[in-house]
Amino acid sequence: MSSFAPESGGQRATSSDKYAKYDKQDAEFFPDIGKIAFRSNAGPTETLVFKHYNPTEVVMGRSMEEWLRFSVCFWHTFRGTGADPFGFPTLIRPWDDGTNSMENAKRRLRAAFEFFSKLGIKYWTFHDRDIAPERETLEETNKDLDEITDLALELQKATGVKLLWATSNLFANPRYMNGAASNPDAHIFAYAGAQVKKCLEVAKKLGAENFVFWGGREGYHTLLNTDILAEQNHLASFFKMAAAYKKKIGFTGTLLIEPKPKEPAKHQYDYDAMTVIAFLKHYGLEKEYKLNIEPNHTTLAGHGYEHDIVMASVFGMLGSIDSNTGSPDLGWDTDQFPMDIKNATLVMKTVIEQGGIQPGGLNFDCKVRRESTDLKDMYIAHIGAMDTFARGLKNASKLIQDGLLKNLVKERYSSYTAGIGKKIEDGTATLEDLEQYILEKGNPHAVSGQQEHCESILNFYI
Ligand code: XUL
Ligand code: CO
Repeated sequence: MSSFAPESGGQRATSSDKYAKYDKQDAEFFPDIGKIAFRSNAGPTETLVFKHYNPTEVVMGRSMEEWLRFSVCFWHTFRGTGADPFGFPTLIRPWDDGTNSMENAKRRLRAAFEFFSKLGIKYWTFHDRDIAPERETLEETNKDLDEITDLALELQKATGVKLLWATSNLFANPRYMNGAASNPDAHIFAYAGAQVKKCLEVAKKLGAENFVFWGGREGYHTLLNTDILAEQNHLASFFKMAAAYKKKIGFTGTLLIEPKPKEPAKHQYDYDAMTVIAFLKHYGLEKEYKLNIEPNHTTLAGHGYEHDIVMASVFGMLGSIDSNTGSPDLGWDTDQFPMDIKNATLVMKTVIEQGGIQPGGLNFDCKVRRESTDLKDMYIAHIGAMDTFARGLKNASKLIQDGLLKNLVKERYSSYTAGIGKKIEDGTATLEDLEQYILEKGNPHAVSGQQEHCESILNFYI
């Protein structure tokens, strides 16, 4: 997420008539759009239909819905305004009067649940401050959060939509400008802790299956004023407190850390998957936390699209995915809807290989472009991305079942299954053994890595 606008659209006046119709219990927010259907023979311009995502279709023993576990994020889709550093909001939603009122917050929530239901998406995600306004004191803020989450609970029950994860916004309020848990001021650390305490309680109340920490301001802008070690020690203490409180209140969701190398901080401590895994192991937290990987963050860290998903997965640390994409030709966090079938295939290959992403999911941490101003663009964006991942799932299942790449990799490492290779693998070989082996066998021969052959195999399945 890069544009976060807790209070936006200030130039629009609250006209009671205009918005009051949306306060009614039976108000419809998207009257022109019905439940999105699956029709495999739909034509190319029919972008309000699923052509590939058929929730009940079984792929490798599980339904598409179970493999993909799609989720809508509240912040971009119901709080995004299209404002950017150069221009005012462009995404004017007819129910949103731009104020900080509870009525407005409730309208947004009702609109969101209608949206989830029409799309057939079974999960949602939010930051505490997306769904309820921040007030002058923590007590007042928590009171409003309680009232809004009562409504959220009601809407969850009525629609069957569940909470994939909740998170605390520890980056937008000016108090967090120097960080939250890594802030040089213990008073701010305490505020962040109090906020997370409440958000964990809310997550439990709404039955969240996970809880995310993304530290946009946990990092530095200059090393000249920063005690790097103290800040990381404090961050670790914060994560320990959260894990302890989770257990104390009996919240059973998985705790997840979401890596990102930069933006808004110049350097974020949770740079990429391997940095976070090393941090967790260093502080003995690797049993308490897993990772939420967002590919747009991975590419910002200078890696390939699926790199962090694969790295987290092989170490048993992939908990969930913020399914989006950037524009590598731009180089910042554009949070676009994932529409690239090859990327989706590679992600789903890892998800299938690790036996699924549950209790995580594929959360669309994505925003429509500020030029995509129609209400139907919200649907088209999600439908396009869901179809992309349905195709990725089908492609990956064929690729895995045919086993060509798997066999190729197996063959490539086969020298480790016997003799000296087996001893290396078992950890029993010594440097003397290796010398003896070379003296006996002589020089090794070049073996092709066959990259282009592998790429051609992959293309066959796309
Ligand atoms: C920021 C980002 C966040 C996290 C949750 O780039 O991705 O929206 O997903 O705070
Ligand atoms: Co994200």
